[in-house]
Amino acid sequence: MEGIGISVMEHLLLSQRESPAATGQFTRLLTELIFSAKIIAREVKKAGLVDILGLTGDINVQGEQVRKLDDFANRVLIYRMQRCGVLCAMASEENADIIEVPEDMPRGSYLLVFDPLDGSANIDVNVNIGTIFSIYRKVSEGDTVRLSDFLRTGLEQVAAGYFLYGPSTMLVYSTGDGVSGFTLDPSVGEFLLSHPKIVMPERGKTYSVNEANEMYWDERTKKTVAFFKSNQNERGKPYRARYIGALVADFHRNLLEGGIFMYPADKKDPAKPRGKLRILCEAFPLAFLAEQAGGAATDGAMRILEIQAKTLHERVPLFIGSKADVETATRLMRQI
Ligand code: P6P
Repeated sequence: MEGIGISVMEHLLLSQRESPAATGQFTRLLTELIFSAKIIAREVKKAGLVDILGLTGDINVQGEQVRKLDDFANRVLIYRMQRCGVLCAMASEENADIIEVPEDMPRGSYLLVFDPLDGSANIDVNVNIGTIFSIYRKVSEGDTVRLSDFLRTGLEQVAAGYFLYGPSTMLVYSTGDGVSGFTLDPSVGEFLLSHPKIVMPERGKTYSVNEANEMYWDERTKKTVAFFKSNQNERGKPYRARYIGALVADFHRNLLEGGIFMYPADKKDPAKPRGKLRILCEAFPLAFLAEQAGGAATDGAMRILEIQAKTLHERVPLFIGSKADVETATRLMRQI
């Protein structure tokens, strides 16, 4: 029937029937994530109108100024996800340590990692931002949650996805059986299936990198980025440059249209020799989605999903997007 789409709940229940991995617990978890995102989207839409814009004056664990909206998003996610009855602990990009579900609340056996508002510097200029999430099962024995429960490889994720707050609000996620995209219909408050079974084009026409960091790159990185800007590459002409300043938005464009996003290691900040992006709340979930959509993700040497995280806020260089583009970049980055 015209005008009636498939809701994310219908899609979840269908996939729950087909894939035993998608248990009712995951459905409950995603339902609560969706509710949190609708609350965040409501505030994002009116960010310019109320005094939620700007800075709280706090500094987060990354040493970054915390903006009111990403502090709000962080608090909404922690509050709601602690009450979903499916988690035993969470880790947020904004919090130094893991956040356990209090004993007096219903607990489950899943772990949630999230970046509450990726690209938050874009808030003040009304440009796309997003929430990235990643889900694991607890593996350690007993009820006590350990830091080691979060220090996994990306291959151990049971699901990953993101909400994108832009001209429309979207949900893109995978439980390991392909990638689906949903668009929020604000008139009914439902996410409707708009991008079933997303497949990333084998090779794109776009590259994304912050060229202002060039003076901090090593020679291999300079040559790799220059290759995409030359007519020596497999396309025989330069790729277009696109850089939104929010990884989740640059990734989303490449997911739909193909292309490569690069955030290489640089010498800009001695405290961050492996670059700026976080492995647990950025690289792992987006690498999971990239591979589920036929794309790829490496750190310039190895497959992102095979990396073993050693610390909660570990950073990693990221080359992610169309399979052929990532293979080209990784081949060049491996050359001595
Ligand atoms: P730069 C946002 O802070 C973020 O983590 C990613 O979303 C984004 O791609 C990157 O940093 C932008 O960093 O150094 O280019 O401003």
